[in-house]
Amino acid sequence: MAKRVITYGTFDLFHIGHLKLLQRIKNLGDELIVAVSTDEFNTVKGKKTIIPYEQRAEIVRNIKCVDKVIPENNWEQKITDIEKYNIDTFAIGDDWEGKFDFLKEYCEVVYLKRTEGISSTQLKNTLKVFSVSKDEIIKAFDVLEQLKKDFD
Ligand code: C2G
Repeated sequence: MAKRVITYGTFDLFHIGHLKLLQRIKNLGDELIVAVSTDEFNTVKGKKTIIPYEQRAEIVRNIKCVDKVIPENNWEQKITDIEKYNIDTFAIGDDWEGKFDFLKEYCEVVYLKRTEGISSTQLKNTLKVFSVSKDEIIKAFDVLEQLKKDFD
């Protein structure tokens, strides 16, 4: 009987941290189902995303180790999903350590170490640098010029 694992997430600006997590979760079983948070649910989570749900879901759907993608619409669907898809293991990054222990009644619960040094938030902040306008850069140089004069 194929061992089924499930995980949940936003997966915005898909990056190596997401990929390594999904690969490690897949190694816990035979089939991996990923519930991707919808745009509406991300609002509930207080998470601003750059990439819309359809595209985030399509990217995750095409990751080699992913067998099925379903929408994550709310916090409450996990138990129903575990029963509906005959899930053996729920797994998620350890930034959620302990938060889903209530699922232990229904399946194995595993928290996996996050990949350090990368996150969608960091990527967004890095991208912000590129959106600095020409005027802001000129203004910054003018301030630097003035500071140089003051110190000379
Ligand atoms: N992750 C990781 N390493 C990173 C960044 C993220 O292992 N550097 C993991 C997270 O721990 C999570 C998954 O990748 O397990 C998806 O991360 P997010 O898209 O940030 O998902 P999140 O907002 O935590 O949603 O119901 C659960 C929530 O939907 C989880």
